[in-house]
Amino acid sequence: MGSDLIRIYNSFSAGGSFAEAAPCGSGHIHHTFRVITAEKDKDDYILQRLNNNVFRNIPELQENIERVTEHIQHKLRAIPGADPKRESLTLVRAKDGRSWFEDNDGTFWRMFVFISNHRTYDIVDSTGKAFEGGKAIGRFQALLSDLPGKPLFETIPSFHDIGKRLKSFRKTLEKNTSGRVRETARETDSILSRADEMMIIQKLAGEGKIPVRITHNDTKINNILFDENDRSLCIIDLDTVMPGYFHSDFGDAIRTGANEAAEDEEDLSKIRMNIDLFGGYAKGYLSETKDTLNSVEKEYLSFSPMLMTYEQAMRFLTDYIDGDIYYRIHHKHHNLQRTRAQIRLLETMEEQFGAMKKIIDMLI
Ligand code: ADP
Ligand code: GN1
Ligand code: MG
Repeated sequence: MGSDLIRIYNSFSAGGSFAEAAPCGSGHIHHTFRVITAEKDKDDYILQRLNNNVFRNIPELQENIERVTEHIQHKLRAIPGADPKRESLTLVRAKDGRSWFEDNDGTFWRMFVFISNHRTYDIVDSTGKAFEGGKAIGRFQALLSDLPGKPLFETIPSFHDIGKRLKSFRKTLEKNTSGRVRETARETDSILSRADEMMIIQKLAGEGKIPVRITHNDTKINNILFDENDRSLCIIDLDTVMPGYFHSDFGDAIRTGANEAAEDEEDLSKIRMNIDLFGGYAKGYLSETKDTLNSVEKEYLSFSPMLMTYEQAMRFLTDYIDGDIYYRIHHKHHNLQRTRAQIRLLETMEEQFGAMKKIIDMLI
């Protein structure tokens, strides 16, 4: 891999020479490396081998990212004190001018400028960071609200379409490819018994009460870079930026950033949605979006963490029964462990639904 990485690095118009590379981050989808350059005054880079099983059309995916990053940088340049190179991803083009590189073996690669001195978190431990996370997501949505031109490509069709996800979950149960249906009866029941109530946002959208906007769609906490003072710096992982509902972004941020334990925690007694972290997120998020959200969007903000946690539990369980074909796993039962952790998290949200509602009502 070492010499291959050098060759791939050299296929891009980067600004320094390759010194070393190391795997980076804890994402479940791509293979990400940090490339350190030999020269002290040159940027380092992020080199990613893209998962083209998950993202089927890389040119469309990359066109979205080009448009989104250029638009954000353009807007940041007009804001006094903003630093576009640290507050937005910067793509580095391949030597043929494209924003990706296709290798002889059909693998796809892309490169970003490495944003130095950042911090990332898988678990949030203070309301200050939660506030910053919420604010970053609200600001990101606001920056993209006036993206000109045609709609963005749907890089993964029906990504947060809960109705379609339920349909494909039912198919997965029927096919039982891995033979794991019997051992997951309890988890399956948790999913199917909540199916009707989880359709509400989609139903309201169908009635025109919740608008389609440009959203990030993968706002998990480790997709936000923080600076040395734990101020939110930059939103990354822009692969799923496309038309969607605000609820997906707020809900997924709470799912990952207000959980006291890891997304895949084995000891279920450690898992709990922390209401103070929820409050921090909500305050930060609404400080940026309060004037944009309509009344129905506001009303269902407190429901959205449950929807996104439910969806995630179903997605992990689907993948477990399909035989682990989507998410990178680190051991045999990882997707089941993730499912159980998400179902437990969902239960702790259901217990605190009234408290979440009260906080949102106070803030709007
Ligand atoms: P995945 O889709 O697999 O989650 P990401 O795009 O989120 O991939 O990248 C994985 C990790 O790489 C991030 O969590 C972050 O630590 C790091 N990373 C990605 N882009 C940058 C960047 N431009 N600067 C610094 N670190 C980055
Ligand atoms: C994946 O790429 P990453 O690890 O940030 C997934 C998200 C899930 C998340 C669960 C394209 O996100 O949708 O919510 O794992 N991304 C894709 O941890 O499916
Ligand atoms: Mg990521």
